[in-house]
Amino acid sequence: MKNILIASMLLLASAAIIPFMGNIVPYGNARASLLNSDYENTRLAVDAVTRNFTLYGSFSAGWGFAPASMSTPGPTIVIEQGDTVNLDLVSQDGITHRFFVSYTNSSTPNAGDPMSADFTTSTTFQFAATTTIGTYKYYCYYHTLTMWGYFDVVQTGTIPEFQLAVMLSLLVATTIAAALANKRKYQT
Ligand SMILES: [Cu+2]
Repeated sequence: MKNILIASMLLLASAAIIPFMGNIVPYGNARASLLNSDYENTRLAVDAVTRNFTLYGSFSAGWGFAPASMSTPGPTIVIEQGDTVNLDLVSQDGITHRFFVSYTNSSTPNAGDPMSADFTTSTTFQFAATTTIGTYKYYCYYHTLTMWGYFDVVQTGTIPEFQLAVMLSLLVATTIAAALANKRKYQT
């Protein structure tokens, strides 16, 4: 009975910790204003995170998250509204490329479209993504036919940031509970 009590307390404790785990941005004020009418705005401001992607590019093969998986269209980049996108761009064929996102889904960049510098080996490019939900396209400025892919901006809170943390803490709690139950079984 005592062990079951301890196990339940552990489960409760881990459940209480979960909301505080993994959050990169300070969370205090946002929690206090959870009931505010501008809840969504608060979430947007607080939950914008930096997402890192490495994109390999080749004129003939397209874009890929790995050199072996370059394709046309390339991999879909999924981010949440207003996230900071941090790109490592690698030219896999030694040809000069230039990455841009078209918010008008046009193969030529417009004012306000994020665009990297030219890169023939590699470069990094960081930008704050639009807060307008939508499916856009990214391109190589020089090779728009082969080097493009989708750039999905989804609602804040859609991407399960803390799934791993949740699963790990549940796993730990379950393991402890099972161990306690097992120990109890062999006590006479
Ligand atoms: Cu290119």
